[in-house]
Amino acid sequence: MSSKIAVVGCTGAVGIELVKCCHARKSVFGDAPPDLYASARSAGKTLDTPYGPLTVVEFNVETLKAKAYDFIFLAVSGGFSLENAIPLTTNASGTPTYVIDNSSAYRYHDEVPLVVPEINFDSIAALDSKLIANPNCTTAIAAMALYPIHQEFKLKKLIVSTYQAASGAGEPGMQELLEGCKAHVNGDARPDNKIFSHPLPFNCIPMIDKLQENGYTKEEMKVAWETKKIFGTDDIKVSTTAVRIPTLRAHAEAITLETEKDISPQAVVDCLKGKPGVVVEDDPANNVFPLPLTCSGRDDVSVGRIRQSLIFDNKGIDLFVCGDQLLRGAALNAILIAEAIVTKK
Ligand code: 11C
Repeated sequence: MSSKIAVVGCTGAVGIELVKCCHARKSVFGDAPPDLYASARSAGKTLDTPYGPLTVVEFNVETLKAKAYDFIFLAVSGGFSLENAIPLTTNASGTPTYVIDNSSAYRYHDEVPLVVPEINFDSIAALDSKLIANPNCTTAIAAMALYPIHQEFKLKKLIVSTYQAASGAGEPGMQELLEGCKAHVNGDARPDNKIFSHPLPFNCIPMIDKLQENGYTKEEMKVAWETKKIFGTDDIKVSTTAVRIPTLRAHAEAITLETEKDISPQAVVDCLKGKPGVVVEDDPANNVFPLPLTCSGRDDVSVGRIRQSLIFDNKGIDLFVCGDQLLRGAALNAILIAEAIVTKK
């Protein structure tokens, strides 16, 4: 049986990937394309999609409730989600509508599951919630590598340094990077910046999202808050420095971890082998390691540069993780939540 699906915010970078991910999983969701919704500004536009051209319809809560969707994916602002996500979980037919929200609006609400399906899919049933929060991209990418390690060796501390792509700021961020690079090679050393706080080409910007009272940014705190919620523990200490770099759509992260049990690079390789959604690419002598370029457009998160920590010795590891920000960091994770609901039902 096919699923009735709506994508709200379909014209943004995440919305476009949501449609592609639905199409790639036609065997799960059926052949019918999702219905596409956006603001009045985009209504009536035709989008080229893998299903063929599809017309964008103006979002209206009542229209969506009348259609009784199985899944509604929200790729919209937090404010929009706060207003609309909960009303959308009920529909005119009284059937379940799962609303999977990519914003941070409900991530820290105790009654709303925050889900990476390979890790804590069961939290959806445990909380009996039709609203499901999709995690922050930096967190979701790291979690894929870290959760198997946590299960086997018990994580105590994480020190995370990120190298985040322009796509974290959506399509406008990617455009600003591309245009800025062109301007730069044409002799403009300080191309215009509107999306980022400084020009991104040939630069890196060590501040993503709003500054918090403790001196960390919200992006940095999200990694701590969300890792703990997804892993179901408050016992891991997490400290992050989030940096925007001039890559297009894959986030990379250097992670130093301390574990309770003894750990070694080979034990990490063995632990990650065969885990869904993760590949180990670790042959530095032959220049094989995770790269934003090779991880772009790929579903799996890549892990490499796995070393014994020089600080935590046999209870620590340094590694490098990279994953597509728009896929595992956003659209793919959301689609895999829906896929798990369909296949495990
Ligand atoms: C960035 N990680 O790279 C952010 C974008 O919590 O959903 C995603 C923000 C979020 O700018």
